[in-house]
Amino acid sequence: PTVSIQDNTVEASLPTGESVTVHLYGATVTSWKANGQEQLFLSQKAHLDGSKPIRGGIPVVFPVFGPPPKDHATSALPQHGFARNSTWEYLGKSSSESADSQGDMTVKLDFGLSHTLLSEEFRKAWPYEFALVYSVTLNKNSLMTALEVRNEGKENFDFQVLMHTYLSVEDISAVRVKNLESKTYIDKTQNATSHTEASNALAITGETDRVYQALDPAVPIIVSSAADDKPLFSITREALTDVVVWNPWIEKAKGMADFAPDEAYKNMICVEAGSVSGWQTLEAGDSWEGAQNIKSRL
Ligand code: TA6
Repeated sequence: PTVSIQDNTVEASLPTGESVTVHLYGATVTSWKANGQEQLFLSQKAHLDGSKPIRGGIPVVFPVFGPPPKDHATSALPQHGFARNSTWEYLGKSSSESADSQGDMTVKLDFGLSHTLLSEEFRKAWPYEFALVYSVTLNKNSLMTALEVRNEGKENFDFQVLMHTYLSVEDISAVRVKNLESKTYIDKTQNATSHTEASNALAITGETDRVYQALDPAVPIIVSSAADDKPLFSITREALTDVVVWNPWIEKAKGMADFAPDEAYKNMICVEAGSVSGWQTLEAGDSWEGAQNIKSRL
């Protein structure tokens, strides 16, 4: 594997042609190439200069998902917290022959963010002594992102975490999301009311913003082709029991200045692994880890 470092991005590639690019801003994966093609959606007007969270790829959401609640330790933070709009540091790489028989290579990139690296504004807003280690592991046909959260202070803190993955699809009307049937979800397009998923192949036919809850992490969420039911992506998780399915659709796509072109809602679907229903409490001195593993075009 090779790893190259530009001023604010780290790129790793495998001899078999796969590659991944990570921006130090937000430790945001902005590109994942496999089977010779880009797997992630990145808006043509995504800000890559640190002026605004990157619209696309895999933003890291921590310590709060969505607009922070009132009268809470996270109340003074921006939507989706500070991790995706802070500059992380590159901690290094490790590569290995993976276990599988083909001897396919694996390369892992590690990134860190701690309270000492945080801006004064964010540190004041959320004054806990935390440390995050985010690792991005590239295999021949999969990408894994894992976040370790450490509490290095003397006070417990509550957090939410989510990997806000923008998957690239050719045509949103030709995909289905599977393995959500009979699961409970909060529908944020219907005043956050609770519903039960009736479909075993969810079609996206309008603005969709749903938090599916308490999903067995080992059961893959599959984005499949409507035409032949072939899986395009399969996402398994560790410790992340919620999955958000989001597509802004026409009006919301037009309404986001950094979402371009407007019609690009047809070429993306967010399937986001997280722990966002309620709060994880991390005790002083403890650590927690969560991960997603995305297999592509199997
Ligand atoms: O993950 C879905 C969501 O929470 C939507 O409600 C929408 O707000 C989206 O995230 C994007 O949020 P952002 O702050 O990146 O514009």
